[in-house]
Amino acid sequence: MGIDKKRCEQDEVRALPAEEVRELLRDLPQWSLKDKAIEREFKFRDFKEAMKFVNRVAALAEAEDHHPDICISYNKVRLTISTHKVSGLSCKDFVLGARINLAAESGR
Ligand code: H2B
Repeated sequence: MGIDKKRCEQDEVRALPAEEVRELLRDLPQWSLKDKAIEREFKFRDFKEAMKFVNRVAALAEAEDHHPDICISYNKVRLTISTHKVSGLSCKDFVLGARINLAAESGR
């Protein structure tokens, strides 16, 4: 697992170079690079299921103090994550992405 939460917390938040972004994306194949962010779309049975997921993501985001942009379209949820302070990607984005993956797997 290339995403090491401990290391991420110890490091000062820094913009990751393209090479590191590529490596980390290998651990999160469900996410794709969009501009200077990572993005994943989830599809659910209906709006209610989509909102249940969004609420789990919201709790996770608060716990991590890192918050995805959330776009809800009936049964689809698109999440976009970047680090504002560095105007790009830091390892915080990948830690949150990995946690969201786990939440998506356990909640269906
Ligand atoms: N979420 C995301 N996605 N990117 C950030 O840079 C960010 C955040 N910054 N949540 C956080 C809050 C920052 O404003 C606080 C002070 O830690």
